[in-house]
Amino acid sequence: ILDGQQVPSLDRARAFAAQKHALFIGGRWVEPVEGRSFDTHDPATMARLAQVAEAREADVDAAVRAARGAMDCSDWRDMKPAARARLLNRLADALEANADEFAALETLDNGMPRGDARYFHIPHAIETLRYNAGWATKLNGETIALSGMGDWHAYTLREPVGVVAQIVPWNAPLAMAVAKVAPAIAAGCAVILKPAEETPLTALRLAHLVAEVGFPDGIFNLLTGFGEGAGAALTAHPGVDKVTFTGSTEVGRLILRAAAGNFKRVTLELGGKTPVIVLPDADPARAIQGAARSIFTNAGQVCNAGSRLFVHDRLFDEVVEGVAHIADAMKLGSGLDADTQMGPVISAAQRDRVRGYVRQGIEAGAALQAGSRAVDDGGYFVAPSVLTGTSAEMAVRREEIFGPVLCAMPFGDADLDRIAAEANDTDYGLGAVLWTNDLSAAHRLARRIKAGTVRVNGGGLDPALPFGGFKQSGWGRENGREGIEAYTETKAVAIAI
Ligand code: TXE
Repeated sequence: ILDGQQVPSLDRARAFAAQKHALFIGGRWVEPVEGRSFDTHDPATMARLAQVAEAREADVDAAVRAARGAMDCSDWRDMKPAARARLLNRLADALEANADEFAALETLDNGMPRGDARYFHIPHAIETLRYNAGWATKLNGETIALSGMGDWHAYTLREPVGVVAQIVPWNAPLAMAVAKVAPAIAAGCAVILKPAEETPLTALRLAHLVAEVGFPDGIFNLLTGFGEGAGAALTAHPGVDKVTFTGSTEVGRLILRAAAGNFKRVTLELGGKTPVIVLPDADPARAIQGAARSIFTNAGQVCNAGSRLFVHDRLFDEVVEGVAHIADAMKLGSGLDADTQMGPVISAAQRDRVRGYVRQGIEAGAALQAGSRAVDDGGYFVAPSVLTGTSAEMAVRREEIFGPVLCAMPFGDADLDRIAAEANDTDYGLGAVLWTNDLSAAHRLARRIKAGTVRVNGGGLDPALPFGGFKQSGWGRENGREGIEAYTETKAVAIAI
């Protein structure tokens, strides 16, 4: 991205950000009914970045009507699955052709290093579109052998669930939006996407591509706005059939209550407190790199960030020193600088919240092994931090911090059940990471850990791999077969012969 490409794509991104942004409803860009707008900010500089339209109840209503109309229109209802697949593939191609600009927009909006955006977030979104395009033609029902009396021919159909409200957060704005939009479209639904108020730009740019590649009007709608306004109105609207949400556990609860009115289908991807377990036989060098990557990527603003590190006594000092060294050596700065390894967190509120947890931990008796350095206060920066000497009751150990803060704990020659019990001592159950070359231990722990994803010696996110949480980390799964089936209703048809 430095080879002469950086300036034009960054310029294009800045020019796009500076445009006047409206709402995308029914295939048209429209002004919000109440005429309101709000500003977004570059988290690396706090400078004003964009002015976007603020959707409220009346706009939500218009978007729901547009989506419902499009769902009921024969253009969409009768469209062959292969044609839906082509739409998604065209969108993937358009995104790929504009990948540099999307990466620059993501960095401006969210603060992440530009390389992370360009070589992980944007390619992941492209792959997710193509993966789900493949499913559009493979959503089959089954014929059913019946056990009761009578002679029937019985089969199931998989039908689109209907109008889906999709509410996404700010930590991986485009990747999360596409993880929701792609399977919904592949299944034949109509969507209303609400990006986070902090990071609307890549979703807005995506809406332009949606229009260019020829989605039927009303199948994809975009409402920028706040949670209490646009988000809450979407989750309560009787014309919405399903809500998919990624965000905080508290808001997940609000959504469940709001959805109860008309029993909307709900998929929730909420918080996490992922354990990283380093067994005594692990390669310490790889475990150190992996543990650091797991908590410091995206400044720790990752739902399955490895925020609790359990290390066998024999390796504890070496691993903690190694991770602390990486933390203290990390180059913090604007995601636009080529040598930046960690960008800012998203907002002043998030910065204060993260720093507050570290302070609270130290006051409660924890020791800071890394993270005491001063950081630039011209942006929302937080020093990557490593704490030891925490206890299981402390807030730093129990609550999702959503920042670059790691708690490291030693364990002795305990049996695997005890290690699993410590790892499971959390309200969350999104992910777990193991570092070991002991195959039996890896399989045993993978079975005992209560989490939606267990990674051994690395491994990442893939559009084919179901992703979601046990316990208070959520409801349902995204990605994979389960991810797309969650956008369908099963209908049984029985015909007497
Ligand atoms: O999340 P919110 P916030 C966690 C993380 C973070 C904390 C707070 O711990 O520190 O949440 O972040 C929309 N009805 N995660 O306040 O509020 C909102 O507009 C409907 C973990 O930013 O949950 C945005 O689009 N929608 C997480 C989205 O919800 C509502 C990612 C997320 O915002 C709403 C983000 C309402 N009443 C934060 N209120 C993860 N699992 O990855 C807000 N929203």
